Amino acid sequence: MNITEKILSAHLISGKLMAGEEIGIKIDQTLTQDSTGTMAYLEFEAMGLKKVCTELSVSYVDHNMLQQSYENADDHRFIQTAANKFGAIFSKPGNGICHQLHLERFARPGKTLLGSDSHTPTCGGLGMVAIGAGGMDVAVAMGGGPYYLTMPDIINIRFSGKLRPWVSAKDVILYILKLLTVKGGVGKIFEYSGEGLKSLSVTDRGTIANMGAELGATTSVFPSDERTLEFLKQQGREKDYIPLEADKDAVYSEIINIDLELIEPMVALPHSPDNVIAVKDAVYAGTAKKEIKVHQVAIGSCTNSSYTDLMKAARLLENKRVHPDVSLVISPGSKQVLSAIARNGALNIFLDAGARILECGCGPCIGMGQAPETKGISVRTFNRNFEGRCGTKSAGVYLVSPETAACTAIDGYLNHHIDEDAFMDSLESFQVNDSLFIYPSLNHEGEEAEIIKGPNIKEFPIGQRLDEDLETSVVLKTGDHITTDHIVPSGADLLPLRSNIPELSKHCYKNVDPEFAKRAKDSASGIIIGGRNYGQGSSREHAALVPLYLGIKAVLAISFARIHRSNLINTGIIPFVFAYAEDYEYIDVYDMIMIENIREQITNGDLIKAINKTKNREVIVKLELSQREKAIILAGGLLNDTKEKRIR
Ligand code: MIC
Ligand code: SF4
Repeated sequence: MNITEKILSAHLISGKLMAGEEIGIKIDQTLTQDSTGTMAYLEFEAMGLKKVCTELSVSYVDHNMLQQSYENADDHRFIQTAANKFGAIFSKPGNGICHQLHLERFARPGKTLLGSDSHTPTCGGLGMVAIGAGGMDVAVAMGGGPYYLTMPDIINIRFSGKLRPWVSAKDVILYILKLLTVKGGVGKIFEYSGEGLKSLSVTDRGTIANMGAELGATTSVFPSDERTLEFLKQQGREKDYIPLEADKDAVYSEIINIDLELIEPMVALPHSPDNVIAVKDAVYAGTAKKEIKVHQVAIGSCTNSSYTDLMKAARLLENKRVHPDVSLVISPGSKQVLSAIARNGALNIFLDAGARILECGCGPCIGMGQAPETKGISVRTFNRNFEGRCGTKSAGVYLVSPETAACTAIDGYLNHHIDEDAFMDSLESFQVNDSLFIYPSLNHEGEEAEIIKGPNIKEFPIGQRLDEDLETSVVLKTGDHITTDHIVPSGADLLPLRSNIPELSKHCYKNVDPEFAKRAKDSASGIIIGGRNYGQGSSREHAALVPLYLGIKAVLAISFARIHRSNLINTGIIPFVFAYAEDYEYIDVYDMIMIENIREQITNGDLIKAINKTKNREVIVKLELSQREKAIILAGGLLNDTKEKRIR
């Protein structure tokens, strides 16, 4: 068996480990963060669940920490009191980014982790099967229920060679994104192996696993080896170590060989993480310099905010000044990382160079401040550069390694650094201080503990049982690669509304079609037409709950991204797929779509006949759903389905 099969078979509850089959797996650990966590806990409560039944569940606050008004603080208090009541560990604001913290303090080789954030696979860097999902799936897992997924193909990426000095894990994953694109990982798990792994630390592996999400992959898995043990020792957790490797005769669907020696510094140009070229090609055309003038550099995010990442940047910034036209902002991934660089003097290197130090959290990555200037160029060590995500629609975001970011901050132009001096800075051990983790007071208050719901915590919409026929009008037609940031944007103005769906709904699709929210609300029932990879990006189930609130009954797309498709099903919105992609051309906004006997058609088959009444044309649509998912759709969402099953 390969590593993924070993872990999955030890956790298998239903189904067979055959690509394309639906499997149910036991989840050992869960994580939630604040911007998806409020919903996850409201759903946990609404499902009538009483106690967390996993080995470990952690509730982080890392996304929305601005507290410019009461909303965020209301959310934080709700999350803390809910975690306390239900039995989850609460990580206070300021402690750090969920993925960095989870890797440091809780990840364990051989275990499964489900998180309400798309970058949960980061912990795959430590030999876990770690998957991102919507809040409702995580709520079910917290309650001890299985997590269902379609068994992916397992692809083996084999590393040979060794990275050259000043080339890093970020360059490797950008290289893979160039190779495979943002849909190259859909329906796949990437399992890494090979001699080259020896030169990659756990946090390097975390960087690669983290951006597997940008490939659209279900997750990425690394072996657990001596580098894993080294990391766990640094964290005072060697007792959590078990070795884990693929059997010699393990079988994979595909093998991709990559020689690390050949990788050079890479950059993802605006506005997609797979728009990748070598930094030298971005900077030079032949020998002529193209000079990309940069206004902002940001180092941090769950991709690149580890101790080593920051130390690489510190090495380059030592005795240097940030270019006068550049604002350099640094957000350490965790309190542990921040205190380590405070203790060894690197923090002073940053301050002396002229960097701005932000709180340990997601910060600019999700548009919580540091929006670049109009038409600004921002060079970031982050994982997503979708248009407008940084808060400035006209800005261009470039994704790079910490090394390239630091060189760019000094030069004022996109640039990288290559010399033969290898960078080595590893800590024997971190000073562990878990003071910002609050353990639930299970023994005393537990059951009676009060959950505090301030005025920002509103009811969330629940779907309705599907009618016999569906008559609905097209309220939006999109192109390919629509992200959840398009559907429900984030940022400082909108993250405070994550627990307030009615308010949030006013902003749905606002950067794509400002009239959409009104049009959808005015129409009794709506359908959205999408292109390829519809709903890529984040795990936010708001991208389904908000359309549900606006009366959306179905999305008909050429293909869907995994997490969003599940979120649609869980809310009761039908994810139809065009049986013939060319039919996409013949549907327009305001067309009336009629599907007669939809319940019967769904129950009896996977091909459904729809009529475009406006165009007087038949459209055949597919429903690629398991029996379990069909039942959820017929019931009008997972919540109704769970209740129906309980009654029966
Ligand atoms: C993101 O990077 O887009 C987020 C914000 O972390 C999301 C979660 C969210 O929308 O709250 C994600 O990646 O799942
Ligand atoms: Fe936070 Fe950005 Fe990572 Fe999402 S991608 S979890 S916003 S740091």
